[in-house]
Amino acid sequence: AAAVAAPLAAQQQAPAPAGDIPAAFSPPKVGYDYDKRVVMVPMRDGTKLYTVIVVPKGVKDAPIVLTRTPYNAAGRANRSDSPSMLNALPLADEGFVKGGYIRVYQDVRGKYGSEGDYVVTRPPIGPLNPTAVDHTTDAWDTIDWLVNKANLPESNGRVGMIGSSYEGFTVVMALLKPHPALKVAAPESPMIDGWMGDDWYHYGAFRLANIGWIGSQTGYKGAGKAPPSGGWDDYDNFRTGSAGDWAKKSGYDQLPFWKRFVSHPAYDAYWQGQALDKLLAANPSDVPTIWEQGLWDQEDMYGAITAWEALKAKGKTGNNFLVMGPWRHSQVNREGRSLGPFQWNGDTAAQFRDDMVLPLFDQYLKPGSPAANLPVAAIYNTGENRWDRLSQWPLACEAGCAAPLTPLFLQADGALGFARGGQGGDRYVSDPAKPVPHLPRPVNFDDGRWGDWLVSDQRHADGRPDVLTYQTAPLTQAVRVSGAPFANLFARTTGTDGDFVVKIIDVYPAANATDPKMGGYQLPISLDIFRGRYRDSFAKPSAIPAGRVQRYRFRLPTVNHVFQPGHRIMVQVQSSLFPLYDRNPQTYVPNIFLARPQDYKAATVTIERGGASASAVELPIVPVDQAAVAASASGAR
Ligand code: PG9
Repeated sequence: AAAVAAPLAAQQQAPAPAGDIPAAFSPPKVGYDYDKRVVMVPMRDGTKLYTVIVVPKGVKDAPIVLTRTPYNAAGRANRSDSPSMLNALPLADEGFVKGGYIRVYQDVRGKYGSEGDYVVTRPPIGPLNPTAVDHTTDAWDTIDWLVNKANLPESNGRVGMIGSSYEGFTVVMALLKPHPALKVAAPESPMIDGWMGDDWYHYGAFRLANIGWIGSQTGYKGAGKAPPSGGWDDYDNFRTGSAGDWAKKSGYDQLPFWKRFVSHPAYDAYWQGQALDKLLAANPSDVPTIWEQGLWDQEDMYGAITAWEALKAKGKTGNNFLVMGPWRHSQVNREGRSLGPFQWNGDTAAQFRDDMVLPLFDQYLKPGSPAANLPVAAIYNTGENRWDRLSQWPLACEAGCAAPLTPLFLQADGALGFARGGQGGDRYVSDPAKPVPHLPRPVNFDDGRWGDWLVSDQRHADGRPDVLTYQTAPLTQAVRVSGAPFANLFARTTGTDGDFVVKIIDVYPAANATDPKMGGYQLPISLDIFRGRYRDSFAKPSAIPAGRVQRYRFRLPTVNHVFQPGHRIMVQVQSSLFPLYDRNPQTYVPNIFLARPQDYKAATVTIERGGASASAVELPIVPVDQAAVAASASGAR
């Protein structure tokens, strides 16, 4: 009885156990080589921004690298909970960690841990932003706080900013009025102009691939999810109406950014006022800056090169560097040995981080460091698989380059050559009910192909009746292209609106002994879409006069490629690229987001080949041994 009684008595005295989970569990931070601090840094309007500061243990007079992100600073600063800073921070920070840098990540205003109102890529203070704060002032205030020894005694008072995409956008915003302690910057595939060629549109064609981001990013302060889009095949999910119809079904009428977005379909003052290349050119930065983007950057392939060119045009050449590597979007922060089936000469992303970014940051953030000696432009040569370190870029262009652009004309019977194409034209029926897929179906934006879709084999489109294909004979000698090609189309359509997609493709020899499945591979090296209503003006669209030849001339993404002997140069022309881009109803309506089902009509398109209307692609062809190419000095990794 006693034995029985005691435990019972004990139970009656002690409070019931609260289970196995204590009120708080904080494992001791033993053996950590860094200190992680979270500080709510005050901005000039009193708003406090959630800022993660990772300080190597025992460091003194350390430089600071800052990233301002809409994608959760706490997560960005935490690859793992490791006691080693090298493993705790992202792969892309390894050079900074080894170099004894202090690493700072900050949530932008209104997202995740930061106070304040979130505005998508908040425009600079002015007509588009009537408040007293923007990413320029928030960067300034943050840097001012960080270099104050009372706040961060371990720093040497020198700050660099780095970031990709949206995080690159916040770097560029800081450059509009840089804090004196901001000594160097690395905008990586930054969004510079969301309408012209970055995330939202390309030459006015809306990028459906990003519509989910609007829901996940602006529907929630913290992490969010895109609304469900239906079945697995996004080709079907978005083919039942306009992008506006899908948005309405998904509750986007509740999202202020979407409502603003829909009310500015053309390149009006709303978009022009945010074009960061123009804003930078109006107030060119003296901060040494290394601009980066991927040659197959499927999200922001307009921004870095455009901003770099804008600063170059203002005479900013000494500290304005361009790097374009064989990468997809943001791949510079990951491993860069390959893209799709293509293998490069070592880990090109590590070469960028360790041989280009780090030496430049050391030079300006660690007094006494050697000069980085970066070339004006380091552009990966995707046809000879090596870095070209160039003293001038581009090597061929419309005017002012070592070489002009060379027209390659669309010719009869699908030929492509330097002679004008001869009278006549080639026609196809473009049917919005059966748009040309940008990838073999089923296409789901999250099926894992988004990252490297720009190097996907274009044979899935070649041979379709609504895709025109032109190609040279197999080349007998190498052809090098180094700069930005242009599409120069003359076309008629029975519709009153329409899109034009032009692809420049490297066709591999039919037989490939070392890798048979690469035989005949059609590798796009440059492709883009142009919405025909903007042929005369991006700000003032106009209906296409049905049946009358119109000219569509637009710049294509930059290349640095060599078509090897035995390869062919191919051009494909089509009028949709779906579901990546929304369908053009091909009937002129004021706002395609509001197009009605009956507006979507098939149209017969004729691409003219003859006389004054000789359609062509203008290639930046240069002699393969172009003198401007300095010896490439990269080592394989
Ligand atoms: N490309 C993404 C983005 C940038 C800016 C606005 C919206 C999306 C990104 O990777 O951040």
